[in-house]
Parts: sequence; C-alpha cells; structure tokens
Amino acid sequence: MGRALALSFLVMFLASPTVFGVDHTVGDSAGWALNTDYSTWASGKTFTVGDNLVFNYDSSTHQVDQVDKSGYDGCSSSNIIKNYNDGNSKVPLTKEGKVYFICPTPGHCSGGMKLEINVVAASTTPTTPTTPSGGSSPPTTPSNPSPSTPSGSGTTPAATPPAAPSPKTNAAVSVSSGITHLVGSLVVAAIGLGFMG
Ligand SMILES: [Cu+2]
Repeated sequence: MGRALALSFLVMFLASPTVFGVDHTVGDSAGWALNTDYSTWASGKTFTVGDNLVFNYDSSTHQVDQVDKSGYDGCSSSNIIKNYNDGNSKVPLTKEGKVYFICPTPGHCSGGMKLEINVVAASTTPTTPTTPSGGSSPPTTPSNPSPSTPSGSGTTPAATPPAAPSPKTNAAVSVSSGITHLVGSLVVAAIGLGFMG
C-alpha cells in the first residue's frame, strides 16, 4: 500500500517537470472585474502546464466559468466545463491548449469579463532555482565506532574508567579536550583506582 503510494507519487513527480508552477493573478491588482482588458493582460505572458490562474473577485457580483471556445465567443455558459464562485479561485493549468473563462453574470462577459489563454507545454527552461541532489553523494561515513557516546562531554568521566581496560588513554583524551581542574582531578583519581583495581 505504502509502496504503491510512493510509486504513484514518483510517477506524478516525473510526469510533471514543472512541479512548482507560477501563479498568474488574472488582471493583476484589478483582479477579475469589469473594465479590465484581459486580452491585454494575457498578451506577452507565457502560461505553462503546471502554472495556476488565480482569480480574485467579489463573489457576490462575479463568478468564473471555464467554458469552451463557443461559450467564450458567444458569452454562454451552456457548455460550462467548471464553475468557480468562492471569490479566490486557483485554477490549475493541467494541459496544453486554449483555455477560456467568462463571467456568467449577465452583461459581464459581453462587457469584457472574458479571458482566453494559450497554455504551452513545460519546456526545458529551468524555473526552479535549486537543482535536486543527484543522489551520488556518499550515503554513510565508514567506521564510526561510537555514535552514542560523545567524546568531549566531560560530565562524569570518572564513572567509566573502573571498567575500562586502559585508563591512561582515557585520561589523555580528557585532558586534551580541556576539561576543568575538578574533573581532571577526578580522572587522576580514577587512574589511581584503575591501577589499584
Ligand atoms: Cu462579472
């Protein structure tokens, strides 16, 4: 189950090169409203598969109907593809080709609230600033014998030397790490204990 989910996610990831698409706010600051020329707004912009259109509008006045070309030309929602009416609608551009939107409020489409865009396939143009890791880096560091015990802790070094076979090397490490005089004394005492035992 989890394996299949991961595999499907991987397929989705590979199938859509532009994972992080661009959000195009329709009409920019004017939003989705009357008195805005959306053909002018769309001209010069590149809409790529994976991008989103963001419609900002007063939902009590306007809505967004995605329609076909005939609906766009005739300002008709009779062949509506999808309706958006929440006032802040993000429309993902999932495939190449023309996409058409109109406002279904009477008079608004004919008054200019209609948008036609052409969506192009995601090209080889790099849009992501960071390249993912190639996975060729060394995964593990070899020969790391003691991952759990930090070497320079210096909290209670006197607890371990009685059982350790060679207290001299332990003391050398502790002194070189710059521990305090008190702890150093404890280590010296531990060395003595080690010699006595
Ligand atoms: Cu409208």
